[in-house]
Amino acid sequence: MKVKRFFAQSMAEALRQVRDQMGPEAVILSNRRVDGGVEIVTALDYDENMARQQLGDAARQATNGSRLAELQAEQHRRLEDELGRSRERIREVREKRALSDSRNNGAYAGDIRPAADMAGASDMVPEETAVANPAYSGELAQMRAEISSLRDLVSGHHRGAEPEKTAVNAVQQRLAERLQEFGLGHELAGSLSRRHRAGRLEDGWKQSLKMLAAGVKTARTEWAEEGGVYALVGPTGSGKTTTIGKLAAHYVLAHGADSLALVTTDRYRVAAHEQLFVFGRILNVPVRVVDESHSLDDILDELSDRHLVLIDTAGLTSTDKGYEEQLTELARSHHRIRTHLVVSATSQPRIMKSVWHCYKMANLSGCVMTKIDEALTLGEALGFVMETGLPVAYYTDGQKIPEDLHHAEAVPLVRLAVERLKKLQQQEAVAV
Ligand SMILES: Nc1nc2c(ncn2[C@@H]2O[C@H](COP(=O)(O)OP(=O)(O)OP(=O)(O)O)[C@@H](O)[C@H]2O)c(=O)[nH]1
Ligand SMILES: [Mg+2]
Repeated sequence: MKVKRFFAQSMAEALRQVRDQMGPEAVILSNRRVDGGVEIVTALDYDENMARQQLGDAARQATNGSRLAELQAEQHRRLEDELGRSRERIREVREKRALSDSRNNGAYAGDIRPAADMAGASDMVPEETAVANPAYSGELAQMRAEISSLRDLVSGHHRGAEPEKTAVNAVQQRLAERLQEFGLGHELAGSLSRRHRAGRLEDGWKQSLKMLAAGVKTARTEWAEEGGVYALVGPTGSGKTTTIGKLAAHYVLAHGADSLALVTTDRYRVAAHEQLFVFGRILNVPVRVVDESHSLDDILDELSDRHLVLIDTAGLTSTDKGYEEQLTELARSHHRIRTHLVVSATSQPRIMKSVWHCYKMANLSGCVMTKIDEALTLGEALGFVMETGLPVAYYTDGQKIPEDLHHAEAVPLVRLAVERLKKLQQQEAVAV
């Protein structure tokens, strides 16, 4: 990026200078009245991300582009003033030296150009000058380094930093922040953003969403079509029984009640199966309970003529009595049971992960994401399914039976998550 300051008596004249010297692509960073006229600071190849990077802390307060440009113009002015002072100091040192040389030798030092000539290239001090006058060599070398670094700063080329790389890093940083705002964890957001190696923030955002959609697995067919035995496991209150009610109601509405059965393995809690029995009565579907006298396999043998069997389980934690027994009977059954983890989208990512560790032993085939309606952002849930590789069979977004149940598809889910983020940002904007 090339930054240049223009001064003229009128704005029209200043703008003409800008057009003549910088061309039509120049961006005006700031303009202001100064003694005797107007001053304009302009930039060519202006890159907002790089400007933010260079301004550091100050850029954080600049929420819009014009404030950022003003800050950068101010910084440029400060650096140019500093550069002017350094040139002045170097001129003084040289004059002093020339005076002392002429006193000593009675001659003017021919290798030193007059101060006026130094304006543009004051760092080009010939080596022999410093060597011939050791008294000044330290001071001159120090000033030469200082002036050279100031010039780098003014022109935006920090020594050691590659501007293109800096700009890419800044875009990646902002992309990672946006992905975290979306609800993804720090690591996943970082790894997605690092894959964006060139282009604007918006391109990186779209690319990350595509990668996310590609990384979220979903079940190809609906359970009602495929048929078989499906069990729902998961922590208490995650929505297992309600989801079974929704699935059963959908099934009965489409195919009737004859080929469906409900089973519960919850014999651990008082009146635990009441809710399931209510669904059974309303839908006219049989409900069977696994207990000491009826094993899961015996019940499934009896129900082998049913097209679809849905198994509800007790939401137990690893310290509860019956936790291991319940999961083992699912995992060891001689029937093919497709066990799905029911996870609430409102859970903290760490809790989702620990729930997954808890229920892995049941040989999970996939998951059902519940309470999507209550989650502020959905990136947490998407990150969870991406990281665990669990295919999402269904998601639920409310308590209404059967309406609030949906077969999951990756792209609409990611789209839903984007809409949720937008809504959140709008709410936050109104609140400010
Ligand atoms: N907002 C909302 N509430 C839901 C959703 N799914 C379930 N719920 C509610 O969550 C609460 C718990 O649901 P249950 O189905 O009883 O949960 P569970 O997993 O069977 O719980 P346990 O039987 O204790 O293991 C109920 O009040 C449901 O109405 C959903 O998608 N959105
Ligand atoms: Mg339940």
